[in-house]
Amino acid sequence: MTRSDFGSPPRDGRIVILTGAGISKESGLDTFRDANGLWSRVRIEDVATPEAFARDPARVQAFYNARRRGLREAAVTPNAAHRALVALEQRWPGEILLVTQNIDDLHERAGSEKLIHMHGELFKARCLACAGIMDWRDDLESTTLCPGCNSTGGLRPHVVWFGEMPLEMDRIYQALADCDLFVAIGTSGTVYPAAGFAMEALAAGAHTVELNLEPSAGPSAFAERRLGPATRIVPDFVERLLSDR
Ligand code: BJW
Repeated sequence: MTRSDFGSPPRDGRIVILTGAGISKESGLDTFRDANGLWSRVRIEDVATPEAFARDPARVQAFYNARRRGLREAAVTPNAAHRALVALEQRWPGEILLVTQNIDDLHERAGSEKLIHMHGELFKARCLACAGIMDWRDDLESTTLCPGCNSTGGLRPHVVWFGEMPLEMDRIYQALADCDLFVAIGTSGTVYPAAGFAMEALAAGAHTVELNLEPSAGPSAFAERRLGPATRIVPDFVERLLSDR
């Protein structure tokens, strides 16, 4: 495939996939900006900034403790869209990188391995005192002891809040510069830098595809768009990619 093959999927090209909260919606996890989404119930500036954590750590911990408990519920499991991306990773002969904005672990539970969590992981904690990052599945409190340095009060969710730098950006931008196909799934395109990835890929010569329930915000950098629930449109798209090989 040549990188100028717009409109037709690559047969062995390099693929970058970006996922957002929409891919986990049908697994029972709320999105942020849809009606009844998380940001309709809490204010971003109260729970998702470093200033909020400095001002009222208990409130921020309570927000993430509730979401961590929700993610541990037995009913919350990977869906057909997560599984389709695993099939693509396993059967696609070219390179694939899955970049998720989601802090849930549904991609890895489904079996994805080539995965970057650019906004962090709900089942990890980070210590502000010793900078250690550790697996964490229980509630965090201001009295929780860091197993690494024995200090209290320094453990915070290992997530990226507004004003903080998302993770592994050099690797992501390199993959975008090199990719032949960029696919965004279930993201509203309102939060940067992820919202700019389609434009980066388009400028680098990639074919760009959006798979979403509704078109994302702002001027579109997508050459192709398929609308519908992720559990239907992602398996369909993956099947087409693999059968066109
Ligand atoms: C379905 C579906 C179904 C539903 N099937 N689909 C002014 C201009 C430009 C930028 C800025 C600005 N002022 C400040 C900034 C920067 C700021 C930013 O972007 N602000 C904007 C709001 C304006 N960004 C930052 O601060 C970031 N850091 C940064 O920029 O550092 C500097 C830097 C510079 C240069 C290079 C690199 C870095 C950090 C952003 C951190 C975001 N953190 C959060 C919380 C993380 C932890 C947590 O989960 O609590 O990340 S906010 C929240 O939004 C979360 C998400 O990952 C992120 C994106 O949300 P997502 O996934 O798109 O969800 P929704 O709800 O918005 O959309 C859901 C979609 O699913 C919809 O489209 C539905 O249609 C669809 N859907 N059901 C398929 N069944």
